[in-house]
Amino acid sequence: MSFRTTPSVDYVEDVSPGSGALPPRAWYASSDARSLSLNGSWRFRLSATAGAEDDSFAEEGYDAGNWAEVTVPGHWVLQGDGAFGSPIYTNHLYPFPVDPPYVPTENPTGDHLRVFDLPSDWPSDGGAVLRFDGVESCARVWLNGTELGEFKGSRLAHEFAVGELLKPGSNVLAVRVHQWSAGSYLEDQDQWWLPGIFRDVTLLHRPAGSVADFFVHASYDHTTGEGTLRVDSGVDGRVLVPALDIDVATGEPVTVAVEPWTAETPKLYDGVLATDGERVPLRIGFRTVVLEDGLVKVNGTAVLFKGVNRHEWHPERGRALDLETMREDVLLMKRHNLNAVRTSHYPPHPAFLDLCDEYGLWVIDECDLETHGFTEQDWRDNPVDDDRWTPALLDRAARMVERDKNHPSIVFWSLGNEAGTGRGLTAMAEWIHGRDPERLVHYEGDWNCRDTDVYSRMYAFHDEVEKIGQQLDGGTHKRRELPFIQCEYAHAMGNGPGGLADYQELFEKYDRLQGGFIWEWIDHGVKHAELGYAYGGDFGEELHDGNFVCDGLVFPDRTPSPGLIEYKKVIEPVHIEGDGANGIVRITNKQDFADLSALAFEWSCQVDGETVESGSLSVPALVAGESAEVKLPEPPVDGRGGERQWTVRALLANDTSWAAKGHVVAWGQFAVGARPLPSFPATDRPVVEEGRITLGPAWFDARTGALLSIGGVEVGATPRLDVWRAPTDNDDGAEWQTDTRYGMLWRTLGLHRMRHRLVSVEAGDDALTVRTRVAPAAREVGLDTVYRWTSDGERLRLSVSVTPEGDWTVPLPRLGVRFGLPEADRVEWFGGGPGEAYPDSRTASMVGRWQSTVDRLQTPYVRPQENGARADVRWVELGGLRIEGDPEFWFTARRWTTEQLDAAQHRTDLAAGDTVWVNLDHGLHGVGSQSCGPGPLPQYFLKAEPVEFSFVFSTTR
Ligand code: IPT
Repeated sequence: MSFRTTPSVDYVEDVSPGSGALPPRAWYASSDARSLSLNGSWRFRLSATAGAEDDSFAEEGYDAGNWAEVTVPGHWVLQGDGAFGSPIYTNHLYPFPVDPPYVPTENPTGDHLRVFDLPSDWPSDGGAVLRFDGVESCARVWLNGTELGEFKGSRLAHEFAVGELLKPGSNVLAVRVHQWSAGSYLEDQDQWWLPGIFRDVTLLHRPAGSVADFFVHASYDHTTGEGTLRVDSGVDGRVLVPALDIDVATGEPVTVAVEPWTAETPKLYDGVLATDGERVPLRIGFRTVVLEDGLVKVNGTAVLFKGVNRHEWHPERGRALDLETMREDVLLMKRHNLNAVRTSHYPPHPAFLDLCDEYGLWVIDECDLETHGFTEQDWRDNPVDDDRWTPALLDRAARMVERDKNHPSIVFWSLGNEAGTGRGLTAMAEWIHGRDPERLVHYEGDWNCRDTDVYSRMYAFHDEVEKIGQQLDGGTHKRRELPFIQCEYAHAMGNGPGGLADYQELFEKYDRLQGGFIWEWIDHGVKHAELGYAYGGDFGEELHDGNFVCDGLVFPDRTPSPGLIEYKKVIEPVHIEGDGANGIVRITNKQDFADLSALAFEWSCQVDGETVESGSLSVPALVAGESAEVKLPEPPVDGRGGERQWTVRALLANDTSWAAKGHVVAWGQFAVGARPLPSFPATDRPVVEEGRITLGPAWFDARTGALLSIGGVEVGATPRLDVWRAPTDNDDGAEWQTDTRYGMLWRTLGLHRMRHRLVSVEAGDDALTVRTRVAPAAREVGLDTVYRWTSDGERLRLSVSVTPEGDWTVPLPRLGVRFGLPEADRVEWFGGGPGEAYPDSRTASMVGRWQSTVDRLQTPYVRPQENGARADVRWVELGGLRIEGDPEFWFTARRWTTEQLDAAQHRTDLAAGDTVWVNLDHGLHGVGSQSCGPGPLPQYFLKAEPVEFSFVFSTTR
């Protein structure tokens, strides 16, 4: 065999999908045909350009002894401690000149070499196939010195026939991977650019007469309760489903009574496809997906999607996920009441789809296609509207559909994401509709819905969504007939998203609105020794989009963020509302299919947040959509006149595959009566002596009116008005937003540098009154602020009254007081918890008695920002103080100041000081999701208007 010394690299910039690979087919694991995983340690050599090295490394006998090593599956830029380059993060900008189909000469190229022994008992009959499940972005492959071909389509499987080339004993597999290729123009998803062989490499024996490809058609007729199964196969065989007594030939339909598959009831029947050559296990789910009456219906019922966009991500391994990580995603989704996933923006590892079938999640399987960067040139030269690229687009569509067609969980095929419009997309849709008329086609980029079966949008604001629900949105004739989903909404970047409950209300109100998919599942933070988690720019990229890549419902380590807890509550499958005064609870089954028999209900009654009585509640097994009213027992009498409330919970009655018996699925709380407010007779009078004022248990500085201590607890900085919060990603908003971005305006106005002017300190008969004016430099707006201190001898009450002056055109970030405590760790409170809440993200905040520590009150957003507020706090105890609110307040405590939090770029920038900073807020501005969607709705604005609020301080020591 001879090799050219300067190999041609033309294929890298060729728009074609590649050459030499086998046609796409279903992905499956045979029960008896042999396979050999080629995952593991491979020899690795990195070059700066595509053609830097000749291809002699592919030859047998080549000595790669001095090469480095990488783990396959993996991305080389995440291995070798920086020796193999770094990840690059851009949202939609191509990190190379837009010059299609050309890519830079600087094109990191990784030569991978693996010498493997063919097992001695590897069968000698039949053929063999070498399968690559994912390589970014272009690979050229040789086995034992013979070139097999080259391919693009990073997140799609490619197979090569290798039977003739395999040898007993040692075999040499060589793979050259280029980071950039013509294919990169089709893979402009908002994520890290991560080259490498990042999914499995497997050698599959293909016995004579083995299944080449097969297509399971398993429909369900909800009018008869029967399913019809037909398995089409390239090679004739028999289809066996023992539980259904099915034993038919391939291609032959059979109709029997079955339990249908739904995401709520994921019934799978185990079967076998047996040909002369092998037995293939089948997991069959019977369901029928149709577009009917302008709705997406499964088994005759319209579905409400409570979904999320999932990228594949692991903070150390990037997009090379193991099965346990995939399972963790699915379990977390199920435990948080999600019922749907959009595989943004490429087909996932096939094992993830097996898990969706098994545990029950509706899936939008999305093609590996995005050309978003062309938006910079008004979509000129967009590959999806250029016939030269159409073969590549069709290849990608076919590789997705053929690989994944046997998964009952998939209800939509999605053409891709953010690729504009064009003939190539139409060609893909036509091909998919022809190949699989039993599923629907999704694509968001064409609002006229020329090629799609659903009207899909991203980040539409609430008011527009409502119009769409009311069918007042106009649009093409075709679009008016279609149901609506938000394939992306509620951008979960940093603190937020706010406004989820308001969206859900709309989705539930209008039939046409069939739900949505939160953007997105996980923060793509890269684990980093100095920074905690790195994001865009942390690897010195010349173009990047910062922490826009950290916008998930779970943190990079998959700890649920408050956004996920909120979403779980907002989409709970059972609605529990009550009339506390009359002791009646109304339970509604909000599922689409299942009755309530899987759930047990419990009631409990709390007095001042402490559970005093509880019991089980018998609730009929309501069918989907049904409601019932159930009487609660008599509430316990509380002699002390405390605050009484009911809590009713729906729990799993038995262990399930995704959570244990007792797992809380839904809950509701309602008051028996109103909260009794703290009473406070002002009996003590302030006494002025030697520069100090004494009032009950407290000392003040007579000159400034500053509080110095209460009952021996030193107060580091007197409680004084505070309006600033470290802007969240949603406060800052995205630069392309057309509505007002208050985070920016707040800073321009100077709300982060308010000055406090002391007007007077008056020690009166029953109160110490401190008058101030709080305002930013250079502005005439201000907040007239009066602190009025009184005491009943033991306790101290602070009433703050605030009167805005001037023309306040912006809402305030927060309004309350801030002070410092020298020592505080343990925190106990009666109010909303256990986690953080903000005005438009407080659905999951449960009123009760909670305990935590100052450290655990913090929510570790990857880019530090305002976080950790607890809602509806009646009282809190920390650092030797007890603080009661009139009315309830928002409580926050942290070991750094708001200013330090604001300045921090990574978690590791935050260092605990010796003061615990406490904020007691009367109001907070909503959070919204303006980092890519609407800001807070008007009802969640914290308007600058006259207010008064009080706190009662006492000591606990
Ligand atoms: C939208 C993208 O589809 C998604 O991939 C992600 O980038 C998201 O935004 C923001 O995080 S596109 C945007 C222009 C609405």
